[in-house]
Amino acid sequence: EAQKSLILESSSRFLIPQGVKVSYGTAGFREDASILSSTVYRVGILAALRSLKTQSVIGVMITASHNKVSDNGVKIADPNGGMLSQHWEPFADELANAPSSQKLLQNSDFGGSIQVQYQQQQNSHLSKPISSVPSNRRILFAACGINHWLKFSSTMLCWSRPAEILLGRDTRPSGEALLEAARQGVTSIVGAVASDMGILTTPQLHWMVRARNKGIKASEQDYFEQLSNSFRCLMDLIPTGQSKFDGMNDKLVVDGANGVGGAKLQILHKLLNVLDIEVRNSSEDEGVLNDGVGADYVQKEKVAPRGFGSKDAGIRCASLDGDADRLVYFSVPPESNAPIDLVDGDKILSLFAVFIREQLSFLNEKEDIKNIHKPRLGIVQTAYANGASTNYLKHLGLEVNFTPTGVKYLHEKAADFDIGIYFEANGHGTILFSETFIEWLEVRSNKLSSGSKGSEAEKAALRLLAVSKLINQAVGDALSGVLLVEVILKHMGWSIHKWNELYHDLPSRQLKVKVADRTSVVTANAETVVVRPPGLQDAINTETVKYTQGRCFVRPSGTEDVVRVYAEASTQEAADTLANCVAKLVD
Ligand code: 16G
Ligand code: ZN
Repeated sequence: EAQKSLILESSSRFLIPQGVKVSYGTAGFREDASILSSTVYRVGILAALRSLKTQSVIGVMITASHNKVSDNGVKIADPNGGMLSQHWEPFADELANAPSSQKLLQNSDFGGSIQVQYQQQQNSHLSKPISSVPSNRRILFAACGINHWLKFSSTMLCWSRPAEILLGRDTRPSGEALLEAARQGVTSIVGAVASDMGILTTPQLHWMVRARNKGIKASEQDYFEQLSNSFRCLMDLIPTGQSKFDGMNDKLVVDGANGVGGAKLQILHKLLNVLDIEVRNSSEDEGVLNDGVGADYVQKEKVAPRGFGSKDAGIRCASLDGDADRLVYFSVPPESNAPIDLVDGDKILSLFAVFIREQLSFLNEKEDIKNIHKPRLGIVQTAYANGASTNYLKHLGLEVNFTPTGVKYLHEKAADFDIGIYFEANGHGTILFSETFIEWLEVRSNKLSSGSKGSEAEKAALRLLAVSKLINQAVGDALSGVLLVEVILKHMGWSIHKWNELYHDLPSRQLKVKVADRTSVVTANAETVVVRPPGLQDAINTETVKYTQGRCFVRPSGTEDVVRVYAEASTQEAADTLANCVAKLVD
């Protein structure tokens, strides 16, 4: 009864606007902020249920990343800090779209259908349900006018701890009210606790959820300390003679997209006190969020963000997106109007791969590792990775895997390895370390700190351990990404130019085609082959073979109502022509 009236009361404040249908896509729900409050409220409910089901802390992040400032969005972070489990996405859709009429509320018969009743346990502040529900019984949300049943097994209701949700938001003006909607959704489940973690980057919130569930310290300060400590550790392990940067300019200038990342980077910067970093576009005072600024803009348009120009020629520059989970580097040419040199996610991946591979080779020189454990390094890319990057990585002798677009797929694949490095060309990516490999490294580095001399192998183990703490294990994180790039460049003694010369990108072109129904295009093999409509792939093949180093694929977007076309070839003109021809085939 308490549950019933709680949901009843709070849901009436968040009625679904007429004619709005939302869908939990690759990046959660994302819409114009003005229509989102009922969606965010319901995501709060779902997050609380997810927390009960998993008996873990769950995160809710309110952000629309690189989208325009009037948009907003919401996504759920699972217990391990990753994306919401895919098999719960349909629940999110159903719950968010279930009608909410007051009439329905009154007519609903929810007698006994929500069997969430609590009793105070002896000697415990925790509540426990009195009755257990038959297996696979559906919990009726009629109580909140949400005409919906969610499937839960009886085990879900046999929890011993109440739901606990961490809420975070980016700097969007609509964020505060939406966070309140999420909070009300969470607390409409009896016993559920919502903690407002304030304005955060998306990766910070994911990091906190992961840390909480691992039982380690999880405040924002802890995040900053972990990043800065592991960064310092890597700096201390730079081979002597290399620590001075070879280029004239050791300065890094970062475009913060007028979002949350700039201010957070300033905090890290102060804590570090060793890097020369200037942050531009770091708040609303300097301009509009994502408007002519940010990693998405720089990577897609291949131009310098607002506030950068030929005065910055030769300087190492980087750009974050609006919620700081993407990172690209670039340098500005001396002549205005010349294109920038873009150092995208593929090249960040390559830099990381070179460094990790070097450390593993130091380790592998030792006999004992050969006998005990040969760590497996795996690379994960999507079809958008420039073909030149894939060739480069394969030439290094690395195993390269492909998944469909979307962080959840890349992350899942990367977790198969002792060290899995994944990046999308757009700048989202990270490095995952397996638990067993980390334990092995810890044993090794303890030996070192307890007095042994510090062979190359032992230093390599310490470096890898520091990387595993610096780089976000939950999701791609532009802040930890910047720090890792900076320290690796120093380790190698490389300028951005030297880095950019690892390989030369093949010219490419991306187009989007508006179609009546994007779901009519179905792909396979990590989106590289069209299986429906029949005949389309053959037609694409016939076009593609006409071009030297030609490669082309089409896929339905997960975030926009379009089909995307990607083409690559030996010249820009050829890539453009190929993309245009294939776009016509799709139309
Ligand atoms: C989302 C994805 C991103 C992907 C992009 C593709 C997450 C957290 N984000 O932003 O990884 O690159 O969608 O968009 O998974 P598209 O499907 O419209 O091309
Ligand atoms: Zn983002």
